[in-house]
Amino acid sequence: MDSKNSHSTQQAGPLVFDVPQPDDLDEIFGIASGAHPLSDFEEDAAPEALAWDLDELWAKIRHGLGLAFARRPDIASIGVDSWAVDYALLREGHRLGQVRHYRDPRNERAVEHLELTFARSELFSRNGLQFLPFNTIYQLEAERADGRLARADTLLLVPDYINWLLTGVLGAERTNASTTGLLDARTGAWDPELANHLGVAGTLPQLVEPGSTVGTLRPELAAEFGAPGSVDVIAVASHDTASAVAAAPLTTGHSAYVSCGTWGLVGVELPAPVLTEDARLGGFTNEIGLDSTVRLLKNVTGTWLLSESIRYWNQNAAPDGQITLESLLPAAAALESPGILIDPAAERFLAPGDVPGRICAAVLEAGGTEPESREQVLRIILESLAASFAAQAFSAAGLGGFTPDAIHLVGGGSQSELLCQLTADKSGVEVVAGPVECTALGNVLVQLRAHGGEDWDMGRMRQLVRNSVQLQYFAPRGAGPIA
Ligand code: LFR
Repeated sequence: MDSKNSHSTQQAGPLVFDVPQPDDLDEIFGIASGAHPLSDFEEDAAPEALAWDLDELWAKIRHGLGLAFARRPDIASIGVDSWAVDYALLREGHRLGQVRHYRDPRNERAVEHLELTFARSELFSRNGLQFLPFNTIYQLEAERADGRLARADTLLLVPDYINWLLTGVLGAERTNASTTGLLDARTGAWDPELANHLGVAGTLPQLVEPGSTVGTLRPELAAEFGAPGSVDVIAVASHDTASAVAAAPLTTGHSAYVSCGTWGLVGVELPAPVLTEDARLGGFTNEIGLDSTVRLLKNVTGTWLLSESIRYWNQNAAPDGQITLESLLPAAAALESPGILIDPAAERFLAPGDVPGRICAAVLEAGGTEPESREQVLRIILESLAASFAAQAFSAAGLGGFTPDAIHLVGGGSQSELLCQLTADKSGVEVVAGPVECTALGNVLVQLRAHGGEDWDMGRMRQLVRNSVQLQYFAPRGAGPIA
């Protein structure tokens, strides 16, 4: 955020944002790497255990902030958002080991242990979350078997941990806290019974609201970045999906959204959680959004299936046989629609590895013929994602008591015209694509609001996004809405 509003252009006409281009962001922050074998860091780690390299991430954040301040010394604040559910454990101001990755197989084993005490249906009625084996509560159940948890005095989700590194102040931002499974869906407070059972009752920091000030950038970091004055760190909607939906330029209160990156988060925005058996059996989650809204949504695998397939093919190819997604997509788009779809949300696609092989197996099991080329695999993924986005958008809206009037596709996946068009075709409603960097916009808008006074409701934030970004519209081709 810059302090003098010079990055947003206040003219006679509508207020417009100077939206950072994806390339700009890459240049500043570089590409953060994903899952590492835990054994890269800890000698006695199980071979299949996965972790994030938070030290590398922190080094990149510092590098990026240095570049950002060099360009704009008038930056007034910083806001941090990230993926959800994963956490750092601290003892006396030091991190204990690495942050485990939510794709770590230990979580699956923990599910049945936790369910000995808390049945899945009871958990849903307490926390309103979709069952996902990587929710923080399952990770903590696995962690209980490890001595590390007993030694910890503080648990911080990833953005809260970065905020602490930046300011020295501890807190638990509410939108991200709502993904842990430890928040009571009715009271919005930490659930003491679950926290006690999981051994984290004394380690959970106080909840803080998005828009509040976490603290001031530590002086030694301000000096490192070349910041001329005091810089605030603002708690934004620190769950990336919460930031993305806050900035999604929804057409009406009855519009559905898909925040499509690694994950496809498909849902609607509601004033209150839906804790019915239908919602639970449908696999829906109630996550807290900006201004106490509820994101009733379903986690469906997103572009992970594409990126992991490409990674797998490249890993197993000669150095001169490396391919990119961009090089294969035109041929995939030109193919006939496949007769068979896969369920992108199936647990078999969660772990890294031979995703194309698992897709072929799923197609054969469904009675289809094995895809013969990489382009066919990609086409099956895109058709399956679109079908799943369309179906889940209608289910979410149905649980909210309406039919969707449009589907907004935001995030990296909105750059694929084929995915947008197929989603429109399969849903029978218009797909509005963009912004690509919706999470970054949601982050910066909450900071803008924190600086700018009272009258920035979400409607006004979304209007600013509409004024600033070139959206693309995809009308459905062919038959009407899905049943
Ligand atoms: C999206 C996301 C999802 C969460 C998954 C894992 O990036 O934050 O909302 O379920 O990542 O944290």
